Parts: sequence; C-alpha cells; structure tokens
Amino acid sequence: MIRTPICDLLGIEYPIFQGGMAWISDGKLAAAVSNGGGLGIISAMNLNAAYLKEQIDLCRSLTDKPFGVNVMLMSPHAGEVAELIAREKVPVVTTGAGNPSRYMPLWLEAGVKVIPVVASVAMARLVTKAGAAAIIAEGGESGGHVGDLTTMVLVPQVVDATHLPVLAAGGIGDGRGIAAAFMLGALGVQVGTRFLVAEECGVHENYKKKVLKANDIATMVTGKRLGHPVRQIKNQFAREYQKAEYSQISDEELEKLGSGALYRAAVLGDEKTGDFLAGQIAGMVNKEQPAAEIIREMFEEAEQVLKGAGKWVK
Ligand code: TUI
Repeated sequence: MIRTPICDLLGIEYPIFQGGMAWISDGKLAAAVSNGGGLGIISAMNLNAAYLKEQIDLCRSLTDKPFGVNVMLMSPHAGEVAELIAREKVPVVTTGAGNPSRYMPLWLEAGVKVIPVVASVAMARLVTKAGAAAIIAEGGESGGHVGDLTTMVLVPQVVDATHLPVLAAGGIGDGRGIAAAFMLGALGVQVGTRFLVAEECGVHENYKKKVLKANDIATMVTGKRLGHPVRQIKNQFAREYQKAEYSQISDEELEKLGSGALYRAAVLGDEKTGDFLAGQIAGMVNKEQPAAEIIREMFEEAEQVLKGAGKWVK
C-alpha cells in the first residue's frame, strides 16, 4: 500500500488528483475518481457560478468523498466562481494559469484547502507564503496551458523551495511515472490525460479515440505569441493556428481563431476544427477503463517499481 501525508491531509486513499480539464472534468468524472480513492476535480473552466453549482451538486449526489474544484484564473468568471467555492465550502480548490493570491484569504477563511498549480519556483514560493496547503508542480509535458520547465527539473526545485507537500504533474500516466515522481520528492501526483479516457468521462468519443491513437510525438505546443502556450494533439486546427501565429495577422484575429476550439473538440468531437488538448503521455494511454481501475492499476505498478528500486544499489 502507498500512503503519504497527502492522503491524511485530504482524507483520501491514494495520493492522486484527477486534473481539472476544461469541458471534460465534470461532476460525474470527479465523483468517479473520488469514489475510486483519489481526489476528483471539477473544472470551473470559463463558465459562470451557476454552471459550477450544478456540477458540485451532481458530484455530491454521486459521492460522499472529498473532491475539488479547479479555477482557471484567466476566466472572466473567476471572481464569482471563487465566491461560490467559499460559500459551498468545497473541500479543495486547485488553481491554474496564474497567481491565485487575491482569492486565497476568501478561501482560507471558509476552510477551503488551496492547492495551486505552479510552473515555476517563484510561484511556488509566493503561494507557500499566501497559505497554500500543498503545491502541484506541473511540467510542460502536460496537456493544456503549459510552462517551460519539464516535470523532471521542476519538481525537485519546487520541493527544495517549500516546506509544503508537493504533487507532480505532467507526463505521468502509469505506475512508473508515480514512482519517478516520488524519487523527485513528490508525495502525490496529478493526472489528466489518462483520466480523459476513463469510462465515466463524458468527453466526445472522437476525443477519446484521438488520445488512444496518439503516439509519442502526437502533441505540439501553440499559443506562445499570445503568452499562453497550450499543448494539444496535432491536427488541422493546431497546424493552421501555428501557421497563423507566424503570419502577419493581428493578435485580435489570432485570439478569435482559437476561441471555441476546445468546445468543438470536447463537446462536438470535430476532428478538424477542434483543439484536442492532451499531454505527451497520450502515446502511452491505450485503453478505456473505469476511473477506479486506472487508480488501482497505477498504484499497484508504482508499488512494484518502488519495491524494486534498490536493486542496483550495492
Ligand atoms: O492551467 C492549466 N492548464 C490549462 S488551463 C487551460 S484553458 C486555456 N485556454 C486557452 C489559453 C490558456 C488556457 C487549459 N489547460 N494548468 C495549470 C498550469 N498553470 N500550467 C501552468 C500554469 C501556470 C502558469 C503561469 C501557473 C502560474 C502561472 O503564473 C503566471 C504568473 O502570473 O506569473
């Protein structure tokens, strides 16, 4: 059995979070992960508090286990969503794509545990001071909005910069990844791409197929010109967007080109004009399974790998 302080901190069985994936991580998927012993996370994405309230209610109707909400800090609705999280006393909030400091007093006051996703040591230091309960260090292997550093170099540097427990994210898709994260000093992991193909995940079938078919070099990063690089599976949309980035078109036009593309992938399953965000680990994700089975399988494998870790030490 693998148990770490993350389990005791949050009252969960396995130290694994399911990433808050916009248009994908809803109340049903979060409940399935929480029922499987991990921490399921609902994405508040770019929608308003009314949408989030619906998903929180759905999640609570399906599980009595702890769960979390992910706030995308660039969302125009981040303020109202932050207030709802405090009112609902959601057990855990994770934040992405920015600095969560302005909302932290509100959440801490309400007893919400705040676990920011960071892509740099500077942000890890800042959120440690601001009262975070733990930190997710996410490397650029992940899907969606990515930083520059890889998981391999980011995690140990964040571990050295904070006294808080650290979870590793980005490029973790099986038990070997969990074991490696522990070797870097992490006490837990966050996984997105593998849960995207969970049976309980309601994303469009075409999205799941794309992840299941992806190989090691199937993803690419676009969006650097506008300052928010995003990793996705290569397709017509991604290539055309990349071409546009290097063309003369204005930033406004470029912004327009990207808008709605994730919705077209996740909800409509449009293989040409949709933006299929996924991590580099997609090449290793080869079967659809119940969320609970994914968690069990990953930790059984991690246990075997960790038990054998001393084999070469004489
Ligand atoms: O946030 C994510 N993944 C995401 S957000 C998203 S939606 C989106 N759509 C279009 C453009 C951009 C985003 C899809 N996937 N992961 C967590 C994460 N946070 N990765 C990197 C960061 C991060 C980046 C900068 C965290 C803090 C940060 O600080 C910036 C600052 O203020 O210094």
